[in-house]
Amino acid sequence: MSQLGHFFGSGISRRDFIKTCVATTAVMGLPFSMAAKVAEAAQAPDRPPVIWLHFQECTGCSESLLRANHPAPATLLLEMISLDYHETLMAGSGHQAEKSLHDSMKANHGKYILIVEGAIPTKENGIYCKVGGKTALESLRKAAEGAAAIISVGTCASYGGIQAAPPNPTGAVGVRDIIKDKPIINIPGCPPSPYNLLSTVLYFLTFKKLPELDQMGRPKFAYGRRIHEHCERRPHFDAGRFAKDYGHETHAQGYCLYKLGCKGPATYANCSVQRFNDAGVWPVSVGHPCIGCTEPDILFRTAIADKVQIHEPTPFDSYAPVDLKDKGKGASPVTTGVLGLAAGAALGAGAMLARKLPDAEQPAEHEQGGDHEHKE
Ligand code: FSX
Ligand code: SF4
Ligand code: F3S
Repeated sequence: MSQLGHFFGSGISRRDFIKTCVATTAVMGLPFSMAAKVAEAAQAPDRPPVIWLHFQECTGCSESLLRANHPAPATLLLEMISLDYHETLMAGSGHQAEKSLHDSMKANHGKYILIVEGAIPTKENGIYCKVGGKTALESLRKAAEGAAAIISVGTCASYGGIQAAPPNPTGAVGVRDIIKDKPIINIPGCPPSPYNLLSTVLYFLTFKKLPELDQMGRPKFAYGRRIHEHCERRPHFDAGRFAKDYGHETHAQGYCLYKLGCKGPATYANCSVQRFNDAGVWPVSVGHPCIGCTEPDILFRTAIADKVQIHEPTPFDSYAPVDLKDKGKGASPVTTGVLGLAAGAALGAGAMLARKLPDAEQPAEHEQGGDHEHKE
């Protein structure tokens, strides 16, 4: 970390730079000692050219990166790459913008990283999304030809997202449904965590290869586990204590949101660990059930209030058992925590607690058991 490169003319302090490198190293699941290597890669003078295309979407993916209350992830990312084309960030427009896109594709043929945000409509030859007189389908195919790799940012670009929700009137699909001959990394989320994009780019710069992906094309380091496994409300789940309604005292006391429709038991993401906006929050921590925004089969396919099946209960790993206030109603907090772990491994915490804690509220019988389709 001796040379701090070009960052410190860009408003990012040395402290922020190091803090962000350490955070991304942690997201990648690498030991703390690797942070120096990551920081070195981040400062390398060769900045990979990046072309960033927008199709059917809300631009929330770019916004969540740029409007984070802490500037480091966006600043670091934009300083690490040479962003040659980004419709919502560049100053140029019209023919000037088109020219910079074509110049960059020509000059960097075979070398640039293509980042795609938004879904691609395919019905009627893709006429439902046009930029610069060309359909998204045409622009994607053209830009993909010279790309070294493609990063699909957000659930829209990864799998179609909200545009592809039934009845999918425009035939919207994700990048991987169209481009078959390039490495594609999906960073789903609606929007995704900016750190997951930053970590993926930094992984590539540090190790000169793509991270290991699951079968949904997502980096395993960020999407390898269900959020239910490291959720601070999990001890309540294991104790059979569920929020009854929004604003109800059980909600305010931090009880599990499963019965309000939390999709955490079926959602692969690192939100509960990485969290958002440097404020240490994520949907479940502020009282909203996870809507499964990284999961193509759940997001906009399952109503927010509907419960997901829990097919393969797993023990939680992060939090100590909660201090239950009305201890007289069930087993002690320590007992319920331990029971939850044991049951999670064998039968499912809910099923075990249904026998042990007759007073506790449990998910209905049909919400337990079965085999969850593990997506790795
Ligand atoms: Fe989609 Fe991104 Fe959701 Fe929006 O652009 S993943 S609608 S947050 O912003 O593509
Ligand atoms: Fe957390 Fe949701 Fe799992 Fe409850 S169901 S423990 S709120 S992830
Ligand atoms: Fe999305 Fe659920 Fe995380 S809604 S942001 S995957 S908590």
